[in-house]
Amino acid sequence: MTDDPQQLRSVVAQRLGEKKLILVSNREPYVHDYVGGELKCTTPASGLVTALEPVMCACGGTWVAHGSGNADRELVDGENRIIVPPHAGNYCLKRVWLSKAEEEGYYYGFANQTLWPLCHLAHTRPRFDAVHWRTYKAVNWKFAQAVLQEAGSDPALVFVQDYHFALLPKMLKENRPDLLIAHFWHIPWPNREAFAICPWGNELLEGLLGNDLLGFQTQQHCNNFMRTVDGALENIVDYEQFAVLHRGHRTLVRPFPIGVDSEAISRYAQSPEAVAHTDRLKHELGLSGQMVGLGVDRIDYTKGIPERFLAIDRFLERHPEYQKKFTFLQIGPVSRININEYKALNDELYHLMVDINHKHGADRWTPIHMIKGNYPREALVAFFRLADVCIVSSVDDAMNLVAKEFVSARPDGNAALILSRFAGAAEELSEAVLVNPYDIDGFADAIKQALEMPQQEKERRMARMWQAVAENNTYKWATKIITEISRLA
Ligand code: GDG
Repeated sequence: MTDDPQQLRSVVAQRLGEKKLILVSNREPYVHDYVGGELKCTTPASGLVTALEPVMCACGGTWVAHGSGNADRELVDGENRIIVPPHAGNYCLKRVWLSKAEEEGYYYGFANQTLWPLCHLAHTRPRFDAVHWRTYKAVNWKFAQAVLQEAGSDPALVFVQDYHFALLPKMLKENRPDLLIAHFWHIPWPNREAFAICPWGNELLEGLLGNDLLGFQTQQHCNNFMRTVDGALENIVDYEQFAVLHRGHRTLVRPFPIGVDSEAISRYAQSPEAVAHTDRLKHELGLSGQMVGLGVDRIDYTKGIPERFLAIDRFLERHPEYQKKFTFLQIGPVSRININEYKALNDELYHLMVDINHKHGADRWTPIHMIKGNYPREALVAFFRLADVCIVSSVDDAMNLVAKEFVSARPDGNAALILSRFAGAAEELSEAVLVNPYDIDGFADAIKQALEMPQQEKERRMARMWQAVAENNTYKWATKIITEISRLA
Protein backbone atom coordinates (compact mmCIF):
# COMPACT_ATOMS: atom_id res chain seq x y z
CA MET A 1 0.00 0.00 0.00
CA THR A 2 1.37 3.38 -0.99
CA ASP A 3 2.61 5.82 1.64
CA ASP A 4 4.13 8.71 -0.27
CA PRO A 5 2.72 11.51 -2.43
CA GLN A 6 4.12 10.30 -5.77
CA GLN A 7 2.69 6.85 -5.31
CA LEU A 8 -0.67 8.24 -4.23
CA ARG A 9 -0.70 10.40 -7.38
CA SER A 10 -0.15 7.37 -9.58
CA VAL A 11 -2.78 5.30 -7.73
CA VAL A 12 -5.27 8.13 -8.26
CA ALA A 13 -4.40 8.42 -11.96
CA GLN A 14 -4.70 4.66 -12.39
CA ARG A 15 -7.85 4.18 -10.35
CA LEU A 16 -9.81 7.28 -11.27
CA GLY A 17 -8.81 7.49 -14.92
CA GLU A 18 -10.85 10.28 -16.50
CA LYS A 19 -12.83 11.03 -13.37
CA LYS A 20 -12.42 14.43 -11.75
CA LEU A 21 -11.66 14.48 -8.03
CA ILE A 22 -13.90 16.91 -6.14
CA LEU A 23 -13.44 17.20 -2.40
CA VAL A 24 -16.03 19.00 -0.26
CA SER A 25 -15.55 20.29 3.27
CA ASN A 26 -16.85 23.17 5.29
CA ARG A 27 -13.43 24.48 6.29
CA GLU A 28 -11.18 25.80 3.52
CA PRO A 29 -7.46 24.96 3.57
CA TYR A 30 -6.34 28.57 2.97
CA VAL A 31 -8.06 31.62 4.41
CA HIS A 32 -7.22 35.09 3.08
CA ASP A 33 -7.73 38.00 5.45
CA TYR A 34 -6.75 41.62 5.74
CA VAL A 35 -5.03 42.06 9.08
CA GLY A 36 -4.08 45.67 9.85
CA GLY A 37 -4.40 46.52 6.15
CA GLU A 38 -2.06 43.70 5.10
CA LEU A 39 -3.15 40.61 3.16
CA LYS A 40 -2.50 37.43 5.18
CA CYS A 41 -3.01 33.80 4.23
CA THR A 42 -3.46 31.32 7.09
CA THR A 43 -4.13 27.61 7.49
CA PRO A 44 -6.92 26.96 9.96
CA ALA A 45 -6.42 24.76 13.03
CA SER A 46 -8.35 21.72 11.88
CA GLY A 47 -7.55 18.04 11.91
CA LEU A 48 -9.40 17.62 8.64
CA VAL A 49 -7.26 20.21 6.87
CA THR A 50 -4.07 18.76 8.37
CA ALA A 51 -4.87 15.35 6.91
CA LEU A 52 -6.35 16.35 3.55
CA GLU A 53 -4.15 19.21 2.40
CA PRO A 54 -1.15 16.93 1.59
CA VAL A 55 -3.52 14.55 -0.20
CA MET A 56 -4.91 17.29 -2.45
CA CYS A 57 -1.41 18.63 -3.10
CA ALA A 58 -0.46 15.17 -4.31
CA CYS A 59 -3.60 14.41 -6.34
CA GLY A 60 -4.78 17.75 -7.72
CA GLY A 61 -8.51 18.28 -8.39
CA THR A 62 -10.94 20.76 -6.84
CA TRP A 63 -11.61 21.44 -3.16
CA VAL A 64 -15.05 23.03 -2.57
CA ALA A 65 -15.31 24.85 0.79
CA HIS A 66 -16.80 27.82 2.58
CA GLY A 67 -14.89 31.04 1.80
CA SER A 68 -14.56 32.43 5.31
CA GLY A 69 -11.81 35.06 5.05
CA ASN A 70 -12.53 38.78 4.72
CA ALA A 71 -10.30 38.99 1.62
CA ASP A 72 -11.42 35.68 0.09
CA ARG A 73 -13.80 37.21 -2.46
CA GLU A 74 -11.19 39.54 -3.90
CA LEU A 75 -8.87 36.75 -4.93
CA VAL A 76 -11.16 34.37 -6.83
CA ASP A 77 -12.06 34.24 -10.53
CA GLY A 78 -15.57 34.47 -12.02
CA GLU A 79 -16.34 30.91 -10.84
CA ASN A 80 -15.13 31.62 -7.31
CA ARG A 81 -11.95 29.63 -7.84
CA ILE A 82 -8.38 30.20 -6.80
CA ILE A 83 -5.32 28.02 -7.34
CA VAL A 84 -3.56 26.96 -4.11
CA PRO A 85 -1.24 26.53 -2.18
CA PRO A 86 -0.20 30.14 -2.74
CA HIS A 87 3.32 29.48 -4.03
CA ALA A 88 2.95 25.96 -5.38
CA GLY A 89 -0.42 25.88 -7.18
CA ASN A 90 -1.24 22.18 -6.92
CA TYR A 91 -5.03 22.24 -6.95
CA CYS A 92 -8.09 24.44 -7.27
CA LEU A 93 -10.05 25.82 -4.30
CA LYS A 94 -13.66 26.71 -5.15
CA ARG A 95 -15.17 28.94 -2.49
CA VAL A 96 -18.84 28.90 -1.52
CA TRP A 97 -20.19 32.06 0.13
CA LEU A 98 -22.47 31.90 3.14
CA SER A 99 -24.52 34.73 4.63
CA LYS A 100 -24.27 35.44 8.37
CA ALA A 101 -27.67 33.79 8.86
CA GLU A 102 -26.53 30.69 6.95
CA GLU A 103 -23.35 30.44 9.01
CA GLU A 104 -25.37 30.92 12.17
CA GLY A 105 -27.93 28.22 11.38
CA TYR A 106 -25.85 25.68 9.49
CA TYR A 107 -22.35 25.94 11.04
CA TYR A 108 -22.70 27.34 14.56
CA GLY A 109 -26.24 25.96 14.80
CA PHE A 110 -26.97 22.50 13.42
CA ALA A 111 -23.42 21.30 12.79
CA ASN A 112 -21.85 22.48 16.04
CA GLN A 113 -24.70 22.71 18.52
CA THR A 114 -26.63 19.65 17.33
CA LEU A 115 -24.45 17.10 15.52
CA TRP A 116 -21.15 17.75 17.35
CA PRO A 117 -22.56 17.16 20.87
CA LEU A 118 -24.91 14.44 19.56
CA CYS A 119 -21.95 12.44 18.25
CA HIS A 120 -19.53 12.97 21.16
CA LEU A 121 -19.86 11.48 24.63
CA ALA A 122 -19.01 14.76 26.32
CA HIS A 123 -22.25 15.16 28.29
CA THR A 124 -23.13 18.41 26.53
CA ARG A 125 -26.76 18.46 25.45
CA PRO A 126 -27.39 18.84 21.73
CA ARG A 127 -29.75 21.62 20.73
CA PHE A 128 -32.57 20.83 18.32
CA ASP A 129 -33.68 24.02 16.62
CA ALA A 130 -35.96 23.87 13.58
CA VAL A 131 -34.47 27.04 12.05
CA HIS A 132 -30.95 25.62 12.33
CA TRP A 133 -32.14 22.40 10.70
CA ARG A 134 -33.79 24.24 7.79
CA THR A 135 -30.64 26.30 7.24
CA TYR A 136 -28.48 23.16 7.38
CA LYS A 137 -30.63 21.64 4.61
CA ALA A 138 -30.45 24.83 2.53
CA VAL A 139 -26.66 25.10 2.88
CA ASN A 140 -26.21 21.41 2.00
CA TRP A 141 -28.18 22.15 -1.17
CA LYS A 142 -26.01 25.21 -1.87
CA PHE A 143 -22.88 23.04 -1.70
CA ALA A 144 -24.59 20.37 -3.83
CA GLN A 145 -25.12 22.99 -6.55
CA ALA A 146 -21.47 24.07 -6.37
CA VAL A 147 -20.33 20.44 -6.71
CA LEU A 148 -22.74 19.74 -9.60
CA GLN A 149 -21.51 22.86 -11.37
CA GLU A 150 -17.90 21.79 -10.86
CA ALA A 151 -18.57 18.27 -12.13
CA GLY A 152 -20.38 19.54 -15.24
CA SER A 153 -21.30 16.49 -17.25
CA ASP A 154 -18.00 14.75 -16.58
CA PRO A 155 -17.56 11.62 -14.54
CA ALA A 156 -16.28 12.45 -11.06
CA LEU A 157 -15.45 11.10 -7.64
CA VAL A 158 -16.89 13.37 -4.97
CA PHE A 159 -15.14 12.99 -1.63
CA VAL A 160 -17.35 14.54 1.07
CA GLN A 161 -15.93 15.45 4.48
CA ASP A 162 -17.58 15.31 7.85
CA TYR A 163 -20.76 16.07 9.72
CA HIS A 164 -21.44 19.40 8.01
CA PHE A 165 -22.75 17.53 4.97
CA ALA A 166 -24.87 14.58 6.04
CA LEU A 167 -27.55 15.46 3.47
CA LEU A 168 -25.26 16.23 0.55
CA PRO A 169 -24.66 12.65 -0.72
CA LYS A 170 -28.36 11.98 -1.31
CA MET A 171 -28.80 15.36 -3.01
CA LEU A 172 -25.91 14.60 -5.35
CA LYS A 173 -27.03 11.04 -6.11
CA GLU A 174 -30.55 12.16 -6.97
CA ASN A 175 -29.19 14.62 -9.51
CA ARG A 176 -26.28 12.62 -10.85
CA PRO A 177 -26.70 8.90 -10.09
CA ASP A 178 -23.47 8.18 -11.97
CA LEU A 179 -21.26 10.19 -9.59
CA LEU A 180 -19.10 8.08 -7.30
CA ILE A 181 -19.54 9.40 -3.77
CA ALA A 182 -17.35 8.66 -0.76
CA HIS A 183 -17.84 10.34 2.59
CA PHE A 184 -15.51 10.40 5.57
CA TRP A 185 -17.10 11.11 8.95
CA HIS A 186 -14.22 12.55 11.01
CA ILE A 187 -16.02 12.48 14.38
CA PRO A 188 -17.47 9.52 16.31
CA TRP A 189 -20.78 7.91 15.40
CA PRO A 190 -22.74 7.50 18.66
CA ASN A 191 -24.64 4.43 19.72
CA ARG A 192 -28.15 3.95 18.39
CA GLU A 193 -29.87 5.01 21.64
CA ALA A 194 -27.93 8.29 21.78
CA PHE A 195 -28.68 9.05 18.12
CA ALA A 196 -32.37 8.28 18.55
CA ILE A 197 -33.02 11.59 20.37
CA CYS A 198 -32.48 13.56 17.14
CA PRO A 199 -35.90 14.51 15.70
CA TRP A 200 -34.48 14.56 12.16
CA GLY A 201 -32.43 11.38 12.53
CA ASN A 202 -34.04 9.48 9.68
CA GLU A 203 -33.45 12.30 7.19
CA LEU A 204 -29.79 12.43 8.23
CA LEU A 205 -29.46 8.68 7.74
CA GLU A 206 -31.16 8.80 4.33
CA GLY A 207 -28.79 11.60 3.32
CA LEU A 208 -25.78 9.49 4.29
CA LEU A 209 -27.14 6.45 2.48
CA GLY A 210 -26.71 8.39 -0.77
CA ASN A 211 -23.00 7.55 -0.43
CA ASP A 212 -21.38 4.65 -2.21
CA LEU A 213 -18.78 4.44 0.55
CA LEU A 214 -19.08 5.80 4.07
CA GLY A 215 -15.91 5.83 6.18
CA PHE A 216 -15.43 6.21 9.93
CA GLN A 217 -12.28 6.36 12.04
CA THR A 218 -12.83 3.09 13.93
CA GLN A 219 -14.65 -0.23 13.62
CA GLN A 220 -16.67 0.74 16.70
CA HIS A 221 -18.09 3.79 14.90
CA CYS A 222 -18.96 1.59 11.90
CA ASN A 223 -20.74 -0.84 14.22
CA ASN A 224 -22.65 2.01 15.86
CA PHE A 225 -23.73 3.34 12.46
CA MET A 226 -24.93 -0.08 11.25
CA ARG A 227 -26.94 -0.59 14.44
CA THR A 228 -28.41 2.90 14.15
CA VAL A 229 -29.58 2.31 10.60
CA ASP A 230 -30.85 -1.18 11.39
CA GLY A 231 -34.51 -0.78 12.23
CA ALA A 232 -34.62 3.01 11.75
CA LEU A 233 -35.40 2.88 8.02
CA GLU A 234 -36.55 0.24 5.59
CA ASN A 235 -33.16 -1.18 4.82
CA ILE A 236 -31.34 -4.38 4.37
CA VAL A 237 -28.40 -4.21 6.74
CA ASP A 238 -25.77 -6.71 5.68
CA TYR A 239 -23.39 -7.32 8.60
CA GLU A 240 -21.33 -9.78 6.58
CA GLN A 241 -20.40 -7.29 3.88
CA PHE A 242 -20.79 -4.27 6.16
CA ALA A 243 -23.17 -2.67 3.67
CA VAL A 244 -26.65 -1.13 3.76
CA LEU A 245 -29.17 -1.52 0.93
CA HIS A 246 -31.64 1.35 0.92
CA ARG A 247 -34.14 1.98 -1.92
CA GLY A 248 -32.05 -0.08 -4.31
CA HIS A 249 -28.80 1.72 -3.51
CA ARG A 250 -25.93 0.10 -1.66
CA THR A 251 -23.61 1.92 0.77
CA LEU A 252 -20.44 0.25 2.00
CA VAL A 253 -19.43 1.13 5.57
CA ARG A 254 -15.72 0.87 6.42
CA PRO A 255 -13.15 2.01 9.03
CA PHE A 256 -10.26 4.15 7.76
CA PRO A 257 -8.20 5.47 10.69
CA ILE A 258 -6.79 8.80 9.54
CA GLY A 259 -3.11 9.81 9.70
CA VAL A 260 -0.74 12.73 9.20
CA ASP A 261 2.12 13.45 6.80
CA SER A 262 4.52 12.04 9.37
CA GLU A 263 7.58 12.00 7.15
CA ALA A 264 7.30 15.70 6.33
CA ILE A 265 6.84 16.53 10.02
CA SER A 266 9.83 14.40 11.07
CA ARG A 267 11.98 15.87 8.33
CA TYR A 268 11.13 19.42 9.36
CA ALA A 269 11.61 18.58 13.06
CA GLN A 270 15.22 17.61 12.33
CA SER A 271 16.01 20.70 10.24
CA PRO A 272 18.32 23.48 11.47
CA GLU A 273 15.35 25.93 11.26
CA ALA A 274 13.30 23.82 13.65
CA VAL A 275 16.22 23.45 16.07
CA ALA A 276 16.82 27.22 16.02
CA HIS A 277 13.10 27.93 16.44
CA THR A 278 12.92 25.61 19.47
CA ASP A 279 15.93 27.31 21.08
CA ARG A 280 14.38 30.71 20.46
CA LEU A 281 11.09 29.66 22.03
CA LYS A 282 12.83 28.15 25.04
CA HIS A 283 14.64 31.39 25.61
CA GLU A 284 11.63 33.67 25.02
CA LEU A 285 9.41 31.63 27.34
CA GLY A 286 12.10 31.34 30.03
CA LEU A 287 12.04 27.54 29.95
CA SER A 288 15.75 26.78 30.27
CA GLY A 289 16.29 24.10 32.89
CA GLN A 290 12.53 23.39 33.14
CA MET A 291 10.74 20.15 32.41
CA VAL A 292 8.07 21.11 29.90
CA GLY A 293 4.57 19.70 29.48
CA LEU A 294 2.57 20.62 26.37
CA GLY A 295 -1.05 20.59 25.23
CA VAL A 296 -2.09 21.65 21.70
CA ASP A 297 -5.81 21.73 21.00
CA ARG A 298 -8.59 23.65 19.41
CA ILE A 299 -10.24 24.92 22.59
CA ASP A 300 -13.15 22.49 22.61
CA TYR A 301 -15.06 20.79 25.43
CA THR A 302 -14.32 17.36 23.94
CA LYS A 303 -10.56 17.80 24.42
CA GLY A 304 -10.55 17.37 28.22
CA ILE A 305 -8.54 20.53 28.94
CA PRO A 306 -10.10 21.33 32.37
CA GLU A 307 -9.41 17.72 33.44
CA ARG A 308 -5.79 18.22 32.30
CA PHE A 309 -5.41 21.38 34.42
CA LEU A 310 -6.95 19.62 37.42
CA ALA A 311 -4.52 16.73 37.01
CA ILE A 312 -1.59 19.19 36.94
CA ASP A 313 -2.96 20.76 40.11
CA ARG A 314 -3.20 17.34 41.80
CA PHE A 315 0.29 16.38 40.59
CA LEU A 316 1.81 19.55 42.10
CA GLU A 317 -0.13 19.05 45.34
CA ARG A 318 1.30 15.57 45.70
CA HIS A 319 4.77 16.34 44.41
CA PRO A 320 5.74 19.83 45.52
CA GLU A 321 9.34 19.01 44.60
CA TYR A 322 8.28 19.79 41.00
CA GLN A 323 7.56 23.40 41.94
CA LYS A 324 9.70 25.72 39.80
CA LYS A 325 10.85 22.66 37.84
CA PHE A 326 7.84 21.83 35.67
CA THR A 327 5.99 24.22 33.37
CA PHE A 328 2.94 23.36 31.32
CA LEU A 329 2.20 25.19 28.06
CA GLN A 330 -1.31 25.03 26.66
CA ILE A 331 -1.40 26.16 23.04
CA GLY A 332 -4.87 26.60 21.66
CA PRO A 333 -6.60 28.56 18.98
CA VAL A 334 -9.99 29.77 20.16
CA SER A 335 -12.71 27.85 18.36
CA ARG A 336 -16.48 28.30 17.75
CA ILE A 337 -16.48 31.19 20.19
CA ASN A 338 -19.98 32.36 19.16
CA ILE A 339 -21.41 29.32 20.93
CA ASN A 340 -22.19 29.68 24.65
CA GLU A 341 -20.62 26.38 25.72
CA TYR A 342 -17.32 27.47 24.12
CA LYS A 343 -17.44 30.91 25.78
CA ALA A 344 -18.05 29.19 29.11
CA LEU A 345 -15.17 26.76 28.51
CA ASN A 346 -12.75 29.60 27.77
CA ASP A 347 -13.81 31.36 30.98
CA GLU A 348 -13.53 28.13 32.96
CA LEU A 349 -10.01 27.48 31.67
CA TYR A 350 -8.88 30.99 32.43
CA HIS A 351 -10.20 30.81 36.01
CA LEU A 352 -8.73 27.35 36.57
CA MET A 353 -5.34 28.53 35.33
CA VAL A 354 -5.40 31.63 37.54
CA ASP A 355 -6.38 29.58 40.62
CA ILE A 356 -3.77 26.87 40.02
CA ASN A 357 -1.05 29.41 39.29
CA HIS A 358 -1.95 31.32 42.43
CA LYS A 359 -1.95 28.15 44.54
CA HIS A 360 1.39 26.74 43.38
CA GLY A 361 3.26 29.69 41.83
CA ALA A 362 6.44 30.87 43.50
CA ASP A 363 8.74 33.79 42.74
CA ARG A 364 8.49 34.36 39.02
CA TRP A 365 7.49 30.78 38.20
CA THR A 366 3.90 29.84 37.36
CA PRO A 367 2.98 26.27 36.42
CA ILE A 368 0.47 26.84 33.59
CA HIS A 369 0.84 29.15 30.62
CA MET A 370 -1.99 29.45 28.11
CA ILE A 371 -0.94 30.73 24.73
CA LYS A 372 -3.92 31.50 22.53
CA GLY A 373 -3.59 32.03 18.82
CA ASN A 374 -3.29 30.21 15.57
CA TYR A 375 0.35 29.26 14.95
CA PRO A 376 1.86 28.25 11.62
CA ARG A 377 2.48 24.51 11.47
CA GLU A 378 6.26 25.00 11.67
CA ALA A 379 5.87 26.79 15.00
CA LEU A 380 3.82 23.87 16.34
CA VAL A 381 6.70 21.54 15.50
CA ALA A 382 9.03 23.79 17.51
CA PHE A 383 6.63 23.53 20.47
CA PHE A 384 6.49 19.76 20.07
CA ARG A 385 10.31 19.66 20.14
CA LEU A 386 10.34 21.63 23.41
CA ALA A 387 8.22 19.19 25.34
CA ASP A 388 9.28 16.46 27.72
CA VAL A 389 5.70 15.29 27.76
CA CYS A 390 2.73 16.04 25.51
CA ILE A 391 -0.74 15.58 27.01
CA VAL A 392 -3.78 14.65 24.90
CA SER A 393 -6.69 14.11 27.28
CA SER A 394 -9.86 14.19 25.18
CA VAL A 395 -13.02 13.00 26.90
CA ASP A 396 -14.14 11.70 23.49
CA ASP A 397 -12.25 12.08 20.20
CA ALA A 398 -12.69 10.08 17.02
CA MET A 399 -8.94 10.02 16.35
CA ASN A 400 -6.84 13.06 17.47
CA LEU A 401 -4.06 14.11 15.16
CA VAL A 402 -2.10 16.13 17.72
CA ALA A 403 -0.97 12.84 19.27
CA LYS A 404 0.26 11.63 15.88
CA GLU A 405 1.91 14.96 15.06
CA PHE A 406 3.77 14.95 18.38
CA VAL A 407 5.10 11.44 17.78
CA SER A 408 6.13 12.40 14.22
CA ALA A 409 7.98 15.46 15.53
CA ARG A 410 10.02 13.40 18.02
CA PRO A 411 12.18 10.97 16.06
CA ASP A 412 14.80 11.63 18.78
CA GLY A 413 12.57 9.59 21.12
CA ASN A 414 13.41 11.71 24.14
CA ALA A 415 9.84 12.47 25.22
CA ALA A 416 6.66 10.83 26.47
CA LEU A 417 3.05 11.00 25.34
CA ILE A 418 0.12 10.90 27.76
CA LEU A 419 -2.96 9.91 25.79
CA SER A 420 -6.62 9.52 26.67
CA ARG A 421 -8.07 6.03 26.29
CA PHE A 422 -11.09 7.77 24.75
CA ALA A 423 -9.22 9.08 21.70
CA GLY A 424 -9.29 6.82 18.63
CA ALA A 425 -5.50 7.29 18.38
CA ALA A 426 -5.09 5.15 21.52
CA GLU A 427 -5.78 2.03 19.39
CA GLU A 428 -2.62 2.60 17.34
CA LEU A 429 -0.57 4.36 20.04
CA SER A 430 -0.86 1.82 22.82
CA GLU A 431 2.72 2.59 23.91
CA ALA A 432 1.62 5.98 25.18
CA VAL A 433 0.90 6.42 28.88
CA LEU A 434 -2.84 5.86 28.62
CA VAL A 435 -5.21 7.69 30.96
CA ASN A 436 -8.86 8.08 31.83
CA PRO A 437 -9.02 11.90 31.93
CA TYR A 438 -11.93 11.82 34.40
CA ASP A 439 -9.77 9.95 36.94
CA ILE A 440 -7.81 12.94 38.24
CA ASP A 441 -5.67 10.91 40.68
CA GLY A 442 -4.70 8.38 38.02
CA PHE A 443 -4.03 11.21 35.59
CA ALA A 444 -1.73 12.95 38.12
CA ASP A 445 0.17 9.66 38.59
CA ALA A 446 0.55 9.40 34.81
CA ILE A 447 2.19 12.84 34.69
CA LYS A 448 4.73 11.70 37.27
CA GLN A 449 5.29 8.42 35.43
CA ALA A 450 5.87 10.25 32.13
CA LEU A 451 8.25 12.81 33.63
CA GLU A 452 10.28 10.17 35.42
CA MET A 453 10.30 7.57 32.67
CA PRO A 454 13.81 6.14 32.12
CA GLN A 455 15.46 7.31 28.91
CA GLN A 456 15.57 3.82 27.40
CA GLU A 457 11.89 3.23 28.01
CA LYS A 458 10.97 6.59 26.47
CA GLU A 459 13.00 5.77 23.37
CA ARG A 460 11.54 2.29 23.06
CA ARG A 461 7.95 3.48 23.38
CA MET A 462 8.47 6.43 21.05
CA ALA A 463 10.14 4.27 18.40
CA ARG A 464 7.14 1.91 18.35
CA MET A 465 4.66 4.77 18.15
CA TRP A 466 6.73 6.50 15.48
CA GLN A 467 6.60 3.32 13.42
CA ALA A 468 2.82 3.04 13.82
CA VAL A 469 2.24 6.65 12.77
CA ALA A 470 4.63 6.40 9.81
CA GLU A 471 3.01 3.18 8.63
CA ASN A 472 -0.48 4.63 8.57
CA ASN A 473 0.13 8.12 7.22
CA THR A 474 -2.32 10.36 5.42
CA TYR A 475 -1.31 9.09 1.95
CA LYS A 476 -2.01 5.52 2.92
CA TRP A 477 -5.36 6.60 4.38
CA ALA A 478 -6.35 8.32 1.10
CA THR A 479 -5.05 5.40 -0.98
CA LYS A 480 -7.19 2.95 0.94
CA ILE A 481 -10.33 5.03 0.43
CA ILE A 482 -9.66 5.65 -3.26
CA THR A 483 -8.85 1.99 -3.85
CA GLU A 484 -12.03 0.88 -2.10
CA ILE A 485 -14.29 3.34 -3.93
CA SER A 486 -12.73 2.69 -7.32
CA ARG A 487 -13.70 -0.98 -6.99
CA LEU A 488 -17.30 0.19 -7.08
CA ALA A 489 -16.93 2.15 -10.34
C1 GDG B 1 -11.55 16.19 13.92
C2 GDG B 1 -11.82 15.09 14.95
C3 GDG B 1 -9.85 13.82 14.05
C4 GDG B 1 -3.91 23.10 16.71
N1 GDG B 1 -3.48 24.35 17.03
C5 GDG B 1 -3.07 24.90 15.88
C6 GDG B 1 -3.25 23.99 14.84
N2 GDG B 1 -3.75 22.90 15.38
C7 GDG B 1 -4.03 21.69 14.60
C8 GDG B 1 -3.34 20.49 15.18
C9 GDG B 1 -4.12 19.37 14.51
C10 GDG B 1 -5.51 19.98 14.38
O1 GDG B 1 -5.38 21.38 14.61
C11 GDG B 1 -6.47 19.42 15.39
O2 GDG B 1 -6.74 18.11 15.02
P1 GDG B 1 -7.46 17.05 15.94
O3 GDG B 1 -7.39 15.74 15.27
O4 GDG B 1 -6.81 17.09 17.29
O5 GDG B 1 -8.93 17.58 16.18
P2 GDG B 1 -10.24 18.17 15.44
O6 GDG B 1 -9.99 19.48 14.82
O7 GDG B 1 -11.29 18.10 16.48
O8 GDG B 1 -10.54 17.13 14.27
C12 GDG B 1 -10.53 14.35 15.33
C13 GDG B 1 -9.73 14.91 13.01
O9 GDG B 1 -11.00 15.54 12.74
C14 GDG B 1 -9.20 14.36 11.68
O10 GDG B 1 -10.03 13.37 11.18
O11 GDG B 1 -8.56 13.36 14.40
O12 GDG B 1 -10.82 13.27 16.18
O13 GDG B 1 -12.40 15.66 16.13
O14 GDG B 1 -3.64 19.09 13.23
O15 GDG B 1 -1.97 20.53 14.87
N3 GDG B 1 -2.95 24.23 13.54
C15 GDG B 1 -2.43 25.46 13.25
N4 GDG B 1 -2.23 26.39 14.22
C16 GDG B 1 -2.52 26.15 15.55
O16 GDG B 1 -2.31 27.02 16.42
N5 GDG B 1 -2.13 25.74 11.97
